[in-house]
Formats: sequence, structure tokens, C-alpha cells
Amino acid sequence: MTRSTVNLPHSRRPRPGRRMPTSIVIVISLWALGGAALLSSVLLPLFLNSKTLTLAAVQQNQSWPNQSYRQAGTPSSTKLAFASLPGFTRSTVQRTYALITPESHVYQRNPLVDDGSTAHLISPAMGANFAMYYVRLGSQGRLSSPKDVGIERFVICLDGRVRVKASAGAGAEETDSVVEVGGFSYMPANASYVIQNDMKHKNDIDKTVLLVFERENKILGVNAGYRFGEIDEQPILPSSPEVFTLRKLMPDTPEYDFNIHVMDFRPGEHLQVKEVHYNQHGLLMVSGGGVYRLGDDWYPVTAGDVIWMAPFVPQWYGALGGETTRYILYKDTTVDPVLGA
Ligand code: UGY
Ligand code: MN
Repeated sequence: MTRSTVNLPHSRRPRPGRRMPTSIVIVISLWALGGAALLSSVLLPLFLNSKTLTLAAVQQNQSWPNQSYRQAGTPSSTKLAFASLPGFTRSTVQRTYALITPESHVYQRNPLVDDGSTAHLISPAMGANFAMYYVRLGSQGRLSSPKDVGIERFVICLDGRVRVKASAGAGAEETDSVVEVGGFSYMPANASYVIQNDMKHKNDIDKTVLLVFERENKILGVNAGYRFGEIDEQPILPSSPEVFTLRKLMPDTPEYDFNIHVMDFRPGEHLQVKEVHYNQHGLLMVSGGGVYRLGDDWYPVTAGDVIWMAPFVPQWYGALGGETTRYILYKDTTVDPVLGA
């Protein structure tokens, strides 16, 4: 048995008899006690409440905080890991799917837009049977109806507020309706209208932001009218064997050839069906995150991400993390699988 000894340098040897003065010990103890009291009585409950309120609201099917839509419509507020790496993007465009992430958005002038710009995320140029894009409108911003006949539109307000205006004419329906954050509007093919910003923005950076879906209407001649609503006011529909919360923003009736689904998953919930189907999808992650399977690939996804899914691409989603996932999903619903979309 040995008894090891270590020779400490003189300066590091404990100096017997030198203690911290009692007054300093008392001051430090009081300061630590005060900090702990503040943390447990004020800051901790605030933090916990802010985390649990969102989840509780969804669980009880109460209204979804509008801030979530703003986050999805304002890429600069979406925090991305690796965002500062030069040339790095999570975006990828494949033959049967595309993942478009916020750092890839490119806004440009659009002949149908005054005082504003658009960023196309999905379009027929990549093989889709629809277009999905953002519109950013300044104080004088306006988006006109499509010039080509036969294009129908669906708009969701992600930030700000717009008015959809159309005057009555030969067979034309009159409308003057306000669409606020979390609100939506369907505009039938062949309708002539204008969507104008209804906000006075204080600076050049703030904009009203819309998410737009557009497609060629395949069932022209059937009398589809304008539709307006609020996402959270739509009834929750049965979705068994699925466990997610499902809302549909369009009626399942023959006048409409697509639908927009809103789906909420609590962390840990996932699609029960590993889907492969004829219909196409355009998806915007509004909040939360998880893993999306697209074909043979698996991607981490988060708020602000957009996905195109071509016909028959294998698809599956699992929600992870601490926040409830909400995504908005275009689906062509009444297309004939033999005659095509
Ligand atoms: O309705 C659908 O096809 C939907 N469940 N698909 C999806 O979420 N990828
Ligand atoms: Mn699907």
C-alpha cells in the first residue's frame, strides 16, 4: 500500500486561516435566494404557460394562435439551423417530389400584381397539376384575377388582411369580403375580381402575405361560387384510422375539383397509412416539425417548409419535438384517374 503525495506549487497551496468574510457570504446567499424566488414564482410559470397553452388550445380544438400563420409566411422569422452556411439549402427538387425551404424563396415582379411580388414554390414547370405561391403586398398592393379563362384560385391569408372585390355583371357574382390572418377564400374560374391589401403598412418591410393555390378547373360549366371562411371555424371531421385532427376548407361536392385540408398532429402522432395514391399534394408546414418520407427519402421538416408530392409518390409523416404540427395540404379530389387531372 502506498500513500501518494503531490507537491503543489507554492501559489496553489491552500492557505490555512484565510476565509471569506461573513458579510460577503451573507450578501451572496441573499442574492442567490432572491434569484431562485424570482425564477420559481414569476419566470418559470410564464415559460411553462407559454409552452403548454398552444398545445392545450389544440387539444381542446380552440382557436389556433394567428402568430403561427405569420411565422410560416415570414421566412426571415423562421430559425434555420445551418442557414448561415454559404450555399447550403435543404431544398431539393426531384422528379416525383420537391421540398422547398424558406432560404430558397425568390420574390419577383408579377404582371398580375401591383405594389407587390410573388414567389412560386410549386408549378406545372416541375410537373405539378397546380401552382402554389406566396404573394407579398405593400400598402397599395393588389392581385388581379388570372387572365387565362378557366383558372380557379384558393387564397389563405398568412399575414395582414385583404379584401376580395368583384362587381356584379352578366352572370357574375358580386362580392366585397375581408379575409384576415387564418381566413381563406375560393375564387371560381372565369370570375373577374381583385384581391387588394386592406392594411396600411408603416414601412417597406412589412407586407400582407398570402398563400395562393391555382389550377385549371376541370369541371367548367358547373356553377361554383366564391367561398369564404376561417380555418379554425371549420368542423373537425372523422379521419379514422388516422389520429390527426382534420379540417377541410372546401365542400366535398361535385362543383369543386380540389380540396384544401388542414391537419394537426401532436408530437409522436403520425400517418397510420403509408400512403401511395393518385392525387397530388402541395403542403405548407405552418408550425411544429417532424420527419417526412417522400419516395425512398426521409427529410426533417419544420415550419415554413413546402412540399410537392406527385401522383403515387410514397408519403408518410411523423410529428416530433415539443410543438404540435399543423400543415395545410392541397389535394385534387375529384379528378378522374383514367382521364387525368
Ligand atoms: O389526404 C391525404 O392524402 C393526406 N393524408 N396525405 C398526407 O398527409 N400526405
Ligand atoms: Mn396523401
